[in-house]
Amino acid sequence: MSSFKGWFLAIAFTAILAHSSSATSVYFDFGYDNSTSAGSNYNDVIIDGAGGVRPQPIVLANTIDSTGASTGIGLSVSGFFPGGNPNGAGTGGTSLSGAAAATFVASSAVDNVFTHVAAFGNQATNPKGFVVLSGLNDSKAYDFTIFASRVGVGDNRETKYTVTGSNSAITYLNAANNTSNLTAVTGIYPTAGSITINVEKGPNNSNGTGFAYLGAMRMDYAAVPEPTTLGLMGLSSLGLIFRRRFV
Ligand SMILES: [Ca+2]
Ligand SMILES: [Ca+2]
Repeated sequence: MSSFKGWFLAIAFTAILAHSSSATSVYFDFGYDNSTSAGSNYNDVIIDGAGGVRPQPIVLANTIDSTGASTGIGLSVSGFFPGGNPNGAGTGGTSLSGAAAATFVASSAVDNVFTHVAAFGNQATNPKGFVVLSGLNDSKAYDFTIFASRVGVGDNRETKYTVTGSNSAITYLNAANNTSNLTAVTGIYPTAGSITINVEKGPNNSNGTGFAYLGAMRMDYAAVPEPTTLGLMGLSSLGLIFRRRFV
């Protein structure tokens, strides 16, 4: 690569990073009502606890972002077992660590909502859970970072997350004894203002009941720069290159 191209790419990348710094983040804590995260500007999706089992879908009409500001983005959660799992990272002598600790608060990582393929409790099956986001902007790309954890187990509890808008992506995370790993998909565009996340057992999951988990999620998005702004950024970058090389 010529140095000219190298400089151009470096400056363009810097411009993208600068732009990304203005991204909005929306956090979700899926699980119990005894470890809520609203105090950290999360959106709690509580499926059971002291208040009893909540009927699904669980609907949040207007979520908040990480500053506590209303987003106008709605959430509907359905299809999961009607009860949470409180046995995530932070229980059983474990603690949240690494990338997961850097991204999510402990109260969001310790509990989950979950699906199961075989019969469990009083449920024959709940093989697929759905998280539906609404009120999104079809011209914006949305990124998703996901955590799930079930400690104290000896099998594989890989979970498959399929994120679908006008495009789609699939990612996987083994929740078994996970205290640090995240998974993510990026660049999903809504269709008719909506993106759906399906949660189900992954192909490497060896659990006899086929448990799959969703513990915490962050959604990131940024304003789309106007074409004129992009053009100015490009011209500015070129100007910088010429000053660097020829002055
Ligand atoms: Ca929680
Ligand atoms: Ca949680």
